[in-house]
Amino acid sequence: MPLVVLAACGGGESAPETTVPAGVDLVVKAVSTIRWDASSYSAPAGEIDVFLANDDNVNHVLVVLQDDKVVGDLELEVKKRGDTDQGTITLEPGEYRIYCSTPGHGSMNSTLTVS
Ligand SMILES: [Cu+2]
Repeated sequence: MPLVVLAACGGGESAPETTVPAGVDLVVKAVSTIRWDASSYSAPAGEIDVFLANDDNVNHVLVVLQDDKVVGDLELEVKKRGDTDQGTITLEPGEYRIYCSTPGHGSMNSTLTVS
């Protein structure tokens, strides 16, 4: 049943635990400060169930890029700490980016390898 994802350590406040629904293919967390929790992610080709959690204090909007263009219509938004969002995107095998479209968040740009 639901997995519990460990929150990042450090900092003065206790981070909330995020419960990830079963059957999710790709879990991404926004963490302090203006970054994703990993520099690279991977997912199985086909319909990918994506789960986004916010362990940061500001708004984030996850989109998937290929060759600097948004692919699919997936747009996951988490406005504040503790928010989660979930959606699906269908991707062929290849190299993509997990990107945040919030202005000023260009550093939130991680690799997504679909195979
Ligand atoms: Cu962001």
